[in-house]
Amino acid sequence: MRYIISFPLILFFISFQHILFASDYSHIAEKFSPIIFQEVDRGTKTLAHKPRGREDFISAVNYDGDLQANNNWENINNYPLLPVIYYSLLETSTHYFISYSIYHPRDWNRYPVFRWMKPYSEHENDMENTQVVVRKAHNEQPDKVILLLTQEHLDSDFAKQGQAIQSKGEARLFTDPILLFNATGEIDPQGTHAGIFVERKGHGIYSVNNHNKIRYKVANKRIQFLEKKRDASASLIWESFPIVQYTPAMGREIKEPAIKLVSGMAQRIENNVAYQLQDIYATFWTEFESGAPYEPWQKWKLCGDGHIFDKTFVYQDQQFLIKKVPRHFDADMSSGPGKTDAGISMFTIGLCVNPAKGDSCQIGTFFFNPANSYPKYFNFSGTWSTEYLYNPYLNSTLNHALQK
Ligand SMILES: [Ca+2]
Ligand SMILES: [Ca+2]
Ligand SMILES: [Ca+2]
Repeated sequence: MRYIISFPLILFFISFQHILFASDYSHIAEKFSPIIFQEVDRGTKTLAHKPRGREDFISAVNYDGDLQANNNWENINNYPLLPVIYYSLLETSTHYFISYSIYHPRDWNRYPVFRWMKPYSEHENDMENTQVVVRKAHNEQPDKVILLLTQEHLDSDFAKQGQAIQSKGEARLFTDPILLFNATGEIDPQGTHAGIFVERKGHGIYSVNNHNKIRYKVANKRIQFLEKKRDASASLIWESFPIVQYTPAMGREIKEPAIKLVSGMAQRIENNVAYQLQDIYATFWTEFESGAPYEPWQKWKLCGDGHIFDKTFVYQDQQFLIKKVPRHFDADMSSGPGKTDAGISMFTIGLCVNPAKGDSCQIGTFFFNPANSYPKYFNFSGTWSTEYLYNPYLNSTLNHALQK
């Protein structure tokens, strides 16, 4: 199966300092792309259900060949799940900010015991996001990943590496540094790829080195055993499941993982399964711009019943006014009681995605305007530019803040 890639031929950007083309940015995005440890289900002996690990494989949003998301739960057994990760890269003179978004057709996080007493969270279409902040080369120091944001459902967690970063107020920082890898998935302190863990079922993302939630063993530079602390448990219970280690394709063909899922088997790790990167701006945003909705009653292209996304939010700060940004994926009732449009879009990345927490966690802040948003929550040592060399969303025709 082929999926749609609609890169602009050339992305013109001219600054006083340099000229970069879209292909250069794709190489930068690949250089700092995450090494993903995807936990996959192997069934359980006690509940006697078959392994559902294939529902934990990463895929493209249009893995079934159409631009309709409300059939993505139903189509999962009819198409290969080819690994695609979506990225968005912004640049200032001092930093890169690169969002990476991970999609699964199903969130199948049901509560097997007493589920009638708890929220039933299963739903069609599931995206969770992660972002790295890279300090660009300076003073003979190479480019370096300094901060890792990982989204687990409604919250974002942070890990840092090699630079003094202090948290302000409610933002949290792990003391455990980011674990770095080379492009083939070997642990490498000089590597440029942050290690992340994606849980099975609900697909929340954690830094691999988040010792509060994850523990692992290493041999020959590779993680050989990996387990996660079970959520919402009165006692500490660690569970291990098969793992697919996804790594950037670097030109390799992408295929569905070949790992065998057998009920009750010991942990297996399938290393170095290639994923391909797709640019969020070129794939989605240019389509939105071509539809150019402005008034709230006008439809976004790709958004609404029968399309990819549904429901929107307003993104506004001192530099932005985008009246309609896709917030969820379009879904229908076949994916769980009461669940229709669900999943969190790539555009929501912020301190958290829980509106109940108020203005301090406005969604979208780190996706659209990280250079101005991170300093609200963190103090960074060294120089920090708030002027973008590249931010296509700032200059988008959909940003009405610049058109007053
Ligand atoms: Ca579809
Ligand atoms: Ca459906
Ligand atoms: Ca809908």
